[in-house]
Amino acid sequence: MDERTVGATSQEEHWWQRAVVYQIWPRSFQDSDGDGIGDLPGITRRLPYLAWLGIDVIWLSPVYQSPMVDMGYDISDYRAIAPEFGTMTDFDDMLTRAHELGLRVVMDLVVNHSSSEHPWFIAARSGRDNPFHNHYIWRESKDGHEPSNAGSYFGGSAWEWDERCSEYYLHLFAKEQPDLNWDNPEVRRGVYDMMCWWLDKGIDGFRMDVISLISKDQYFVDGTPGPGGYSMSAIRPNGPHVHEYLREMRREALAGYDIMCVGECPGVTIDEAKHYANLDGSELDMVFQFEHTELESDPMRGKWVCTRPRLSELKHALARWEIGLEGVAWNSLFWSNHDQPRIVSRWGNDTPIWREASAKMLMTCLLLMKGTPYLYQGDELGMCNYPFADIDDFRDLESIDAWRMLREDCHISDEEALAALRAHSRDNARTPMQWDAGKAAGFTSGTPWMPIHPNYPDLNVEEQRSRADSPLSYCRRLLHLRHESDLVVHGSFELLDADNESTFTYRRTLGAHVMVVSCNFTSEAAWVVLPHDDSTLLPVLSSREDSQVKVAEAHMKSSGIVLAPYEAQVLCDSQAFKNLRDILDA
Ligand code: TEU
Repeated sequence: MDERTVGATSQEEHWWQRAVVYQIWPRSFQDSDGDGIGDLPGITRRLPYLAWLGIDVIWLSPVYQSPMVDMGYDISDYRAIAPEFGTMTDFDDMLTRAHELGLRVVMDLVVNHSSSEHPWFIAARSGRDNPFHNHYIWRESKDGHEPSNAGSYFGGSAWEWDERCSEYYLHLFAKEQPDLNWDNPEVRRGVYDMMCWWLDKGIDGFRMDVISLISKDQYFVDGTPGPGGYSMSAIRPNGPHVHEYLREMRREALAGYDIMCVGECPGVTIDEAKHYANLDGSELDMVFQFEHTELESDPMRGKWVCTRPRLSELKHALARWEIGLEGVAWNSLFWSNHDQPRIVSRWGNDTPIWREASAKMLMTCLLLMKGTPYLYQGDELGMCNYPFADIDDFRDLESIDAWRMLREDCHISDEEALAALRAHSRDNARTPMQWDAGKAAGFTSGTPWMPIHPNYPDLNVEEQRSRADSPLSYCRRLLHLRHESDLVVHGSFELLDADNESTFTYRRTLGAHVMVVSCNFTSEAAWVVLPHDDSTLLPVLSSREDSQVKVAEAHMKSSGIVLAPYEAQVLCDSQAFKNLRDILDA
């Protein structure tokens, strides 16, 4: 029996539910003109690679005109391309070529804030009477101080004094990123017009930066003080009008286009996500939540700690979302992005002996859960955190501020602060893509803007494409499986080994069909006891076909699975088995 015909879902399937997204961070993907900075013609050149890999959608991090204080997340002209990335013609060529190859392109939309060099802000700060003043959020000083103790995500106060207006303006991120006033209908109209301008060009959707922060409670009361006395809880996400504005955006800007929209939602809860990502399509299609990436968060130091959370915490965080949204809203799945350290260094093992095995195990774990998966550039190879030796090696403003905060506000030694930066700096994700073993890893003919990871001679696309057992080749097979299997796309999710600190095992079920995915997160062999009902399942895939523990042998151990170090195994019922084998062998 064909698995695809069984257990058809009652709801109509959206194309983005079966799709796999690949995030490109343009500055570090591929340079074409030798200036050491990745660009749009470079991306166009590499599109056939993404089509070969089996990607459906590209999420393009910002390429707009920007002073680059926050690497493009500070936009000074939403309808222009930054010169280091190319021209609008280069963009149009990239989009046309992507579409020819069957790839869709989703643009980053950064509208919680603009750059302080955006014409709106330049006008807004020219005086309180300027018609654009109310495009941003201003408050008078309170007894000669900031209006509240709200802290910026990049350190210090979220309020910046403006001499000419004699007022403070709000910036949840850098002071060069003033927050737009979404309560002003003119701001919303301006944003929707700009979105339609891009949609009319033919783009395929938006990834909406910190969209859970756009609506502010206008009272601005103090929150619990953190480092330096500033509070990260003073301005709450999911503000009073956020759902009203997103519904309006859906009606005024998005309706009528066959697109996909994912909202980046720091601080989102499962109940809130049921609104943001409801399958009724009234707001967005899915959200990025961060529970599983923020497990180590500390009240003072934030993410800048060196302890690794327990595996059970990771599993509970992910399972809660899988189960919580079931049938109501849609999940997105990701391990990493341009703000996160590399997943192999975080939850795998980046020593040369385990690097590839752990990369394949982590891919299996993520790609067979329920939701739309997002791969970050280089994850398909198992790229690793960079061996930063010194504070001067870091480029990202967040890391540079964290260094100051950890030493001055938290009184932590240089050594410990450096270790925390090494573990969590966003710069880990931002080293150039490793294409081949040649000069500058094939990224540029010039000097790369950021050093290339020293492991590139062994870890690169060209080498991995030539080998059937590489993470890259394995990733390609998994993507194929994901596309072809209804069980993977629509099956419900259940966590099977909640308290096991070595393995992550879950069951997917669709009608009569069952798949169990079991992943060993350690460098020791592991034994997983399966519930009695699953004891007849057949092993269909192992991420370590090289390993000593043979899949068949494991199956002989009734009601249990033996996993080699960092091995992932997939088992399924006998009917699904044939179908999945056919897919994998194709
Ligand atoms: O990130 C939002 C966000 O919440 C980050 O501050 C995140 O918590 C942090 O980077 C994790 O270390 C988005 C973008 O993805 C990020 O690159 C931007 O700097 C930020 O918004 C401001 O636009």
